[in-house]
Amino acid sequence: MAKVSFVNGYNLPNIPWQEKPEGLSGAPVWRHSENPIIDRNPVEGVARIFNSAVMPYEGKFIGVFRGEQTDGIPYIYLGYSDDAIHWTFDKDKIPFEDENGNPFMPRYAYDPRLVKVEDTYYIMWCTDFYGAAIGMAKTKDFKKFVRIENPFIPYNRNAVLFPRKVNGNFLMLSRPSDSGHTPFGDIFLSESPDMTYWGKHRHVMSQGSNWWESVKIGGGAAPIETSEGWLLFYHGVSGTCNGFVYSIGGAILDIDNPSIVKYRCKNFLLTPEEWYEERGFVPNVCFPCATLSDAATGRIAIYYGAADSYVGVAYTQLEEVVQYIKDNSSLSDTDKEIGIR
Ligand code: BMA
Repeated sequence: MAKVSFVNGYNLPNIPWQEKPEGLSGAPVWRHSENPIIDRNPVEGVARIFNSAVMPYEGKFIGVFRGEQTDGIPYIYLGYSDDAIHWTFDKDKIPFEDENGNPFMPRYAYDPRLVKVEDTYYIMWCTDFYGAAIGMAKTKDFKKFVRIENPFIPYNRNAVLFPRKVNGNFLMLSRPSDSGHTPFGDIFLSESPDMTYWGKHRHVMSQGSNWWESVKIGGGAAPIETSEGWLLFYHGVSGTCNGFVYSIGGAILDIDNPSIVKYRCKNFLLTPEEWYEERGFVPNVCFPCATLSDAATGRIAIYYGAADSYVGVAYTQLEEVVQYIKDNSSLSDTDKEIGIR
């Protein structure tokens, strides 16, 4: 096999890392031995932090964290770390403002993703827009956070921006939903020339025929550009007699036309197995929201929410995970389509 490499990748010599455990079976994805990395009650007024996204910043790390307040309402908090494992958090929520500098706080905000495109960091989250929908804001310095137009009408969740424009447009994955717990859901792709007007909507992937992702799927971490295509870690949900189970899946999308799925792993990459994934506010949830990667070594650290209570880190290696996804790929007809009808 030709060597798989990151495209437009960056070197991150201080990426958190642990070697693959001997005898690991199944997918080449393994957990950080000190998981969960964030305990309960991490900051005054916040009971749990989970489903959060991190980024390298000025030689250290920064992140946007879903903090469930002690009144049960989720908001987004900024966090800081020297090593991407030990985090401290601002006590106050991220102070979103409108274009004129006036406070413009969402009624609630959860499952944030953080993606840098060119010189700007974008945060997207699930917001109340007369029902569950996508909220967005931008920052250049992690001090001033300006809201931008909600990209889609309700109901929608799990928006994930691509880290660069493709064919001149911003690209974003999202998962149309209902305003409740959504017993369905496919991933779609939308384009925008200006981050205000979104269109050219395309279907990317439907919930899978494999049982671990048979109820719904949703974008997870920002797609990673590789020589094989966009590597996407997403979540897939299984419906059991005892509720939903969230696992992490992997797919590779076409570079120039990411509504086409080139490979889609029929097996989950990570499924709830450890106590912090199986036990918590919502049991049996592994919910990926971000990755860090190091171009020099191919190392990838996946950040995922666990049981709606904790943050976990899992590791993989670019070449190994791409090979596993390819070796176990199974595509449906709708995966292979451009996705317009
Ligand atoms: C989804 C979202 C996620 C959550 C998951 C499991 O609908 O609300 O934030 O992790 O359910 O509860």
